[in-house]
This record gives sequence, structure tokens and C-alpha cells, in this order.
Amino acid sequence: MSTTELAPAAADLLDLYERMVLIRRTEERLSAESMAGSLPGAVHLYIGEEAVAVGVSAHLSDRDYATSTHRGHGHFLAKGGDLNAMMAEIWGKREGICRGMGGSMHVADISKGILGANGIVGAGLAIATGAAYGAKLDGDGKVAVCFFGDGASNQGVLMETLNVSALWQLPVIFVCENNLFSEFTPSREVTAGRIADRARPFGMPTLEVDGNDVLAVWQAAAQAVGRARAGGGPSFIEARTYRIQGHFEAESFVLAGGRYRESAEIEEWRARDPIERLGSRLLASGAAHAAALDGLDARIRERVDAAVAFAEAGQPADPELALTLMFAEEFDREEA
Ligand SMILES: Cc1ncc(C[n+]2csc(CCOP(=O)(O)OP(=O)(O)O)c2C)c(N)n1
Repeated sequence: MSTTELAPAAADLLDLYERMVLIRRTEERLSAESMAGSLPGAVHLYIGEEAVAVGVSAHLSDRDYATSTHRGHGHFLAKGGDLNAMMAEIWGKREGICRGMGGSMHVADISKGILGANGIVGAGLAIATGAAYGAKLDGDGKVAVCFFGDGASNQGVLMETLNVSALWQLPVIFVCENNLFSEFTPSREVTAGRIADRARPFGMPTLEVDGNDVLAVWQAAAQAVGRARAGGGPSFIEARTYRIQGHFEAESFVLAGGRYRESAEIEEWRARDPIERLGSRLLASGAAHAAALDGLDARIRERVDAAVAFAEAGQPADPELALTLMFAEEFDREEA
């Protein structure tokens, strides 16, 4: 597929920048809070991978669907999820987007098509494909995006969902975030062949992009989402990127001095930072001035501070809901 003819408008570039900075500052704060012991559970951060969620989600509306992973804060925010409600959820509070019952790995907002982060590696593949099947039956032009990792690409469910989505020409976009690691294992030790090649035998249009270049991701997604909306069926995008933080924050306590990657490799990828790359382009082209980008950063830091204050001030989750929210019937009654 050729993607060179597509480019976002100048105002959209600033929006892409702002969304990436929002995710970065949120994740940095969560890292600090996690290390300080303020959070009730583990957090898996998306620092370094922001361009993937943001470049793809720029083509989606609230009506479209997205499924996510255990590393899901970036997908949630990129798809338009509410920052305060996400933070309250991570803090386990009633004001959380799932009333504090899900926590970091289950942030979801059905009203915005955010079908949930998910602690089961690969589970989002089947959920997104099911959502796309529903959209196809309804014929309403909605699409579904599935974000998943290189580790998830080795799960059998990928084969099932590639098959059925190609067979039925479903409006689904598979977005593999190849960040080179599954937990503490380098991808090369567990993944045979090229991940994008898994989709090709199904006749699926496939793109391999620099996942740290938000414009490259944006262009690939423009084609894939456009095709899906027009009834042209599924596409597969492999975005090559890197997880700058550990698999989860505070992993050093588990590793107890053990190492699974070299600092030089992390530094090499820091030099390809997606936010700095877009920032340099904005400055070089005159689309933004340094003072404007600094101002944007300051405003986002204030939003993150306010979201943390909101989360901290919230009420602890209601344990009574643990069972009632388990079953659809009960949930409907609760909502009524
Ligand atoms: C079905 C399943 N198997 C194993 C795990 C344990 N686990 C949690 S995260 C993870 C690695 C996932 O790697 P990847 O899909 O590449 O995502 P990344 O963490 O790199 O974003 C594993 C194996 C799990 N949660 N679910």
C-alpha cells in the first residue's frame, strides 16, 4: 500500500502532539506515584509508544470501537477517554470510569467505543473482531481497531481472527505494537518470522511502519480505516516501537538485580522519541513556536495534577458491586 499522498492538516498536527504529551505526562506521573507506593496495584506504562495509539485514534470517532491491552492508558486517552475518570479508576475509587472495580488494566468507556484494556494477552483480538462483525451486520460504517503486542501476536486467537475477518470482510484494523519485548523476554527469542507476514496469506493489506513516527502511523491508519469504512475489509499494521519503561513499574523489585536489556538500547530508542520528533517538525516548519509548545506542556501538567487530586479525593470502591457487576442482568438493573 502506498501512504505518501496522505498528510494531516497543520491544526491536526498540533492535536496529535497534544495527545501524545497528555499520555506522556500522565504516565510519568503514574510512574512516580507507583514508585512512591500510592497506587493500589501495578501499572504498565506506554511511555515511548504514544505515537501508535494517537496516530491511529485520530481517525476514529466515539462511535468506532477500540480494544486495548494491559498497557492501556494511552489507548484510553487517545480514544478520548476522560483523564479524571481514568485516574480515579487507577486509584480504585467510586468516581472511576468503572467505579473503581477494574483498575489500571481494565479502563473502559463503552459510550466512547473504548471496549476496555485487558489483562488477558490477545483477548482484545476477539473482542474487536466481534465488534466489527456487529458493525458489519448493522451496516452503520463503524470500524473496530485492535491494539495488541508482539507477544499477543503469538497467541492462537490471532489466526482465528485474521481468518474470520478476512473471510467475512469485517471492518477491523489489527494494530500490532511491536515493542520488542514480552515481559522480560526479547521478541526475537519467542517470535518466528515477521509479524506482519502473519496477515499476508489471508490476502489482507498489510503495512509495516515506524511506530515512533506519528505521521507514518497516521498515514497507515488513514488508509486502513478508510478501507474498512468503505466496506473494503480488514487491514493489518505492524508498528515498530519500544517500551522505554519496564514491563511494569517497580519491576526492579521482582528482577532483584537481574537484567534483560542494556541501557544503551534504551538510550538508542530515547533518541527516537515520538514527541520530540513531532515537536522538532512543528518548530522547523513554523507550525508552532517553542513558547506555544511550552505553554501546552504546562497546561497538561496542570490537568494531570488536577486529575491526581480528583482521584485522591474520591471514595473507595464499593465492595458490594464486586458481585452485582459481574452479570449483565444485574448490571442492567443497576444502570436503570
Ligand atoms: C493469556 C496470557 N498469557 C500470559 C499472560 C502474562 N503476561 C502479561 S503481559 C505479557 C507480555 C505481553 O507482551 P506483549 O503482547 O508484547 O505486550 P507488551 O507488554 O509488550 O505491551 C504476558 C506474557 C497474560 N496476562 N495472559
